[in-house]
Amino acid sequence: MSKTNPKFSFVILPEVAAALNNKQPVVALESTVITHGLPYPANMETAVAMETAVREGGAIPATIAIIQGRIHIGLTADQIEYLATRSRDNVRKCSRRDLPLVVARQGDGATTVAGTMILAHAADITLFATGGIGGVHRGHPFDVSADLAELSRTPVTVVCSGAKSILDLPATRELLETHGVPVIGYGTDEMPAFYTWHSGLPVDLRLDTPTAVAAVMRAHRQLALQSGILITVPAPAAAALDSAEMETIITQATQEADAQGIHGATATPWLLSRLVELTNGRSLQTNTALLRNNGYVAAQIATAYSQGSEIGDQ
Ligand code: PSU
Ligand code: MN
Repeated sequence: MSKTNPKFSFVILPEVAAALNNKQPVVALESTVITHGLPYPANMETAVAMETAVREGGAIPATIAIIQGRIHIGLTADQIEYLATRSRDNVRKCSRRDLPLVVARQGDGATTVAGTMILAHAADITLFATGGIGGVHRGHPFDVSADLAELSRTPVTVVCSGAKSILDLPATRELLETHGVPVIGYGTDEMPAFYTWHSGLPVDLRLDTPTAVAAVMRAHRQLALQSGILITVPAPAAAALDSAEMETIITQATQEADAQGIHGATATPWLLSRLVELTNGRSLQTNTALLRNNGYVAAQIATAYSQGSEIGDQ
């Protein structure tokens, strides 16, 4: 199904279009994690497992990507496999600035948190699940992810496990505040640091149920705030890693990246691959476990949100 909004046209998977028309819960998923975040075949398995987790949580998954210049809201299994097996050099990692470039050149594009928020919002999808957001890079205070700017200007709720400690987490936390992004801890008082539960940074509010999160989303909508909301969910207990050990490994990886002059859009993918090597694949297990869990939690929140209202929904 093809749909045009005042800004651009996109292809919506029929199942997703039907769910949106019927006001059933839908959860958007990003595609950069498939092309640039995880190695093959874990990327494909995880993309499929995340969609399954969203269904188990009671919602319809809509993985978002650009294929040959066309924006897709919801991918088929073949399209997921296509992206998962493409060389990352042939798929552009798409934040806001990249979207027109890929569309104009009819190229393939994988959407980051920023890119996915823009396209999900255009398709009227309110909730989006992923692993971690980008932020301020350590030692590079001007290498700030476009994810933070997007969270300041696009009203989509992003369910994630915080940001990885490859980043400067205190600076990232400060910028979220500057940009007016509420940071909710789902079952936690502390913002999780992706692989580990502890960042030492407080959340703005702890909530323990999908219904409570849905109430904040409704209040946010009624206030017509144009920013996003961040829901941070700790990794499942069995998959979380030790903070001190990860800190040592991350320090090594970021020093290596600096020595090799790796920065900008290539920094995050490079660091993620290096961490998989340095942890002998354990970081990959944590990554896939928390992605699935976040898909499930987002679907539960989407369900509660679609069911209306203890604070005067309209
Ligand atoms: N953090 C992760 N895994 C990821 C990413 C971030 O733990 O796959 C991806 C997301 O798509 C995120 C992007 O939006 O990297 C941020 O990249 P940059 O720092 O270039 O904005
Ligand atoms: Mn970056």
